[in-house]
Amino acid sequence: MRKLLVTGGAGFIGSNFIRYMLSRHSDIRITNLDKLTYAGNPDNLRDIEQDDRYRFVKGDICDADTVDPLVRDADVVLNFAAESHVDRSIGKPDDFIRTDVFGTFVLLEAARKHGVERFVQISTDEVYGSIESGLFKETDPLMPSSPYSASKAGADRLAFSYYVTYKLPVVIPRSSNNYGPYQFPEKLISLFTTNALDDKPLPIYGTGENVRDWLFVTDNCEGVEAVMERGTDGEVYNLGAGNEKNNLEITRTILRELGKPESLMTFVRDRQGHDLRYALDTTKIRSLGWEPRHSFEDGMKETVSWYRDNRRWWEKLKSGEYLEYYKSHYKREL
Ligand code: NAD
Ligand code: TDX
Repeated sequence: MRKLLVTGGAGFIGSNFIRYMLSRHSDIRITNLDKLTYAGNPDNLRDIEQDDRYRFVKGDICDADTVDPLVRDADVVLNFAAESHVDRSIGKPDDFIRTDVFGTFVLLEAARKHGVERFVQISTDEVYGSIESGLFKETDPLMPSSPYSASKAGADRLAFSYYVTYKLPVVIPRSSNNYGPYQFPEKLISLFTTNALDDKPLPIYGTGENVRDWLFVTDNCEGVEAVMERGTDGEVYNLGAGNEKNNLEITRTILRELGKPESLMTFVRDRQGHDLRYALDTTKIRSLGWEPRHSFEDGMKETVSWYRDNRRWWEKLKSGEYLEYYKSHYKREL
């Protein structure tokens, strides 16, 4: 029986990963360590919280006393926990440095002390910075340009250093932008879909020509599993679907799916230091036998329908603290 410690499992990708792994493996135990920040939501895992193979621990990855016994008991650590929203990192980077860098260090130290079969450090395509043309390979230099991506780059290379220095069996997936069910309604697709459902403006930064490569979240989960099972120690794996779309195309797709008017498109002040384009060469992960299952069209249909059918999930989130953030973030712009 395999024992997994998943950190940040109450967030968007972590919760999808836990559900995905439990649906595919019977001989498995998963402990989810999550601090339940604004982005951590127990509702994301309501359907599996009674499953005997699953256990939830509320706690902070920066707290060595909490982390130590959980890592001691685990065969594999997957570190999804992070502050993950670029705009919030521009406003207040403090928690990004603390969780994304120091928290990763605490986990790595515990893994070094107790030994693990695998340490999967969830990284991101943003560590490369922006690329005008062509594709980033795993060996390209890192040029992160926001406090978020710089903190993720720090964690990514710190994990690598534990492989080089201590022979900790680290693997590092770097995925492109994920979309799908259970994404906190602050990121482009989840925010715009839920705003459109309420006939609210969709705030497009700058010209809307910035490009991202969109990967359906369960395809990413499958990729993370492939890296965990078949990746080589110390190696990085880019995970992308090759669905390069600019923000205008994404916005129009959402409006079309929902039958809402383009008059909801509202151009606002650009994000500071806004990366123009992310794009990945995925030859290496494809050599492990992985490829995305969802086309962009199917993934978007599934995503937009999910938010339409799960209004109660996101309406709860778009209140209280969220409204304070939203009002202060967009107040000069909308
Ligand atoms: P998310 O913000 O939805 O979830 C993050 C989770 O981490 C939340 O449940 C939160 O409560 C938890 N957390 C935060 N600080 C913590 C701490 N100190 N201790 C314990 N738990 C803590 O993020 P996400 O979009 O699911 O991203 C998950 C991971 O994937 C992150 O490492 C992110 O950098 C990476 N990633 C995300 C994307 C994307 O498009 N969303 C793309 C590439 C990589
Ligand atoms: O209101 C908005 N208006 C807008 O135009 C928001 C929230 C975003 N945007 C633009 C900015 C980007 O060009 O949409 C694009 C995508 O923005 P986000 O959803 O904030 O994602 P991004 O900044 O690309 O980062 C995401 O992908 C990599 C995740 O949030 C990161 O956690 C991940 O590492």
